[in-house]
Amino acid sequence: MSRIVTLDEFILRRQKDFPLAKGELTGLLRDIGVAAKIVNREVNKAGLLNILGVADAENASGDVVQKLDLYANDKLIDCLKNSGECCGVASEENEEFIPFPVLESKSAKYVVVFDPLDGSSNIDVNVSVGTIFGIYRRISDPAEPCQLKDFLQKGTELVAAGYVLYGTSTLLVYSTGAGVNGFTLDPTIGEFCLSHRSIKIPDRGNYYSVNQGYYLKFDVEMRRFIDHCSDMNLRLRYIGSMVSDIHRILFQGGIFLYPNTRKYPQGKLRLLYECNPLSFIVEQAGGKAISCQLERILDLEMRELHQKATIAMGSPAMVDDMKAFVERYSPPKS
Ligand code: P6P
Repeated sequence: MSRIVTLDEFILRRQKDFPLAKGELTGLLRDIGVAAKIVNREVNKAGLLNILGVADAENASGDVVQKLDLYANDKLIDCLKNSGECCGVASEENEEFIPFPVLESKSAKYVVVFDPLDGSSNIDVNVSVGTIFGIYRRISDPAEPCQLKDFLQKGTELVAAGYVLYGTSTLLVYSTGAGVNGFTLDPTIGEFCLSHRSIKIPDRGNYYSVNQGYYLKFDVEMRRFIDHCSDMNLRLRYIGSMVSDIHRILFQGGIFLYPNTRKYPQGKLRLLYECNPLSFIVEQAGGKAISCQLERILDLEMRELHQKATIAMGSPAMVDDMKAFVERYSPPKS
């Protein structure tokens, strides 16, 4: 049996790869790991506590907020506020970003963006949900509280990104730009242990992932590509939890699509704390992530915190196929 490598040990070992690193990012990643364990504890017993159901609130994107969303949000904010390495956060659950008070002469270098519990509409039916996070280096004056511009950075500026999947087991998958690794929580020792080293996405896969219910509301070129996926006998898998759908695609290959519709002309998924962090991971695993207008997701300009984007991501050859269909069947630009 190979030796257990915990998340903490792995992060510390990788820190040695960055001679200029002074441990701030290491500390921040470890704090996110702690928050994930706390959220996991509650997610796994949500059915036993009065934290199921709806919290009678809507978030910045108009989504109905579940109680567990708010719990996860609070725990992530608490862990990051006390880490000393983070000067502020932006969350799906908060309209504005949250600057943290400068701890004793500690000018924190990073800001963190997150969706505390993505796919939370699945909670009440015991379907897997996830946390998505991204870490940026702050660009504002380190002597002052963080500013909006620290968060409105392109995905290419991400220092690290990852997700936690609360499923049949709890996995934390992250990258600092040198490949993607996965850690499974061992509840008997309370540690995330290295379980998926150097994850590489297959060039193609047998799955496509889209909300088929919106088919008639997609643009013609997207409908043609979805027809092609069906003609190729690909299997449709769509969980309604982006983390779960992307996690499957990372390991089995495939393509995930959330195109524009009449209801969501800019797309539904949020660029800052859904599309960018997961696109960073997919690209680091050898995949591709583009908008349905064929722009690389990580290159998209950030204009506002809860900005939406269309997205197609996953196996590189399948994203290339989708690109070819859009180029071939898009109506000529007037
Ligand atoms: P729809 C969950 O609310 C989410 O943000 C993603 O996790 C998921 O992929 C998508 O929305 C599901 O949206 O419109 O298909 O229900």
